[in-house]
Amino acid sequence: MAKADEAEELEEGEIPRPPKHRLERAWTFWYDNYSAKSKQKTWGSSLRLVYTFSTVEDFWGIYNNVIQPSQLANGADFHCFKAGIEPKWEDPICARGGKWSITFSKGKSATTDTFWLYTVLAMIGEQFNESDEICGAVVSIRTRLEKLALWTKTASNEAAQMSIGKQWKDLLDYHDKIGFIAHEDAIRDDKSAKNKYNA
Ligand code: MGP
Repeated sequence: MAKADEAEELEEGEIPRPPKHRLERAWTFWYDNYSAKSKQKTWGSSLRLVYTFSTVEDFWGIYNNVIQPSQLANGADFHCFKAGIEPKWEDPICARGGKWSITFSKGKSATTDTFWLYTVLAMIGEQFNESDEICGAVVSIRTRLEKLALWTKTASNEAAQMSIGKQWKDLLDYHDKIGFIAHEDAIRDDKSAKNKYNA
C-alpha cells in the first residue's frame, strides 16, 4: 500500500504541494526497438532505460505522457521491471526465472493496452501474493501479434509460478490457457522451448 511522504519544509510564502504517495519499491520502464535490433550484433544493445519511479504520482506522470503500447512501432518492446533488475535472461535475478505469456492477434489493441495497465498496476501495487517472485512485465508489438509477458524469478518453484499465473489470469479476467517458459529452456531450445507450466 502506498504511503504519503512526510510534509516538506516550506520557504516563506511557498504554497504547499500535496505529499506524494510512495510505492513499496521503485520500478523502471525500459524500451527496446526491434528494427534497430535486426542490425545489432548483440541482443539487447538497443535496450534503453526510460524512467525510474517510486511514487504513485510519478507513475501516472510517465504513464499519461507516453503512448499506449499498441501505438508503438512493430518490433518494439516496452518493459516495466523492479528497479535494479534488467529485463534480460542474463540479469542475475532473472537468470533462473521464466515468463508467463499471453499472445493476441493484431486488432485487439484495446485489450493489450488495458491488460498492460492492469498488469503494471498489480505489480507496483504489490497485488501478487508472491510479489517477491515478480521481476517485471513486457509488452511486445509485432507485425501480426501483440504479446504480454510476466517475468518471474524462480522457475523451479512450481507452486509460486502457478499461483502467479492463476492470479494474473484472474486479475485480467482472462480465461484462455497461458504457458510458462523457463529462460533456461528458451536459451537452450530457442523458439521450440516447451511450456514448463500451464495455467
Ligand atoms: P523471444 O523472447 O522469443 O522474443 O526472443 P519474442 O519477442 O517472443 O520474439 P521475436 O522474434 O518476436 O522478437 C527472441 C530472440 O531474441 C531470442 O531467441 C534470443 O535470440 C533473443 N533474446 C530474447 N531475450 C529476451 C533475450 C535475453 O534476455 N538475452 C539474450 N541474450 N537474448 C535474448
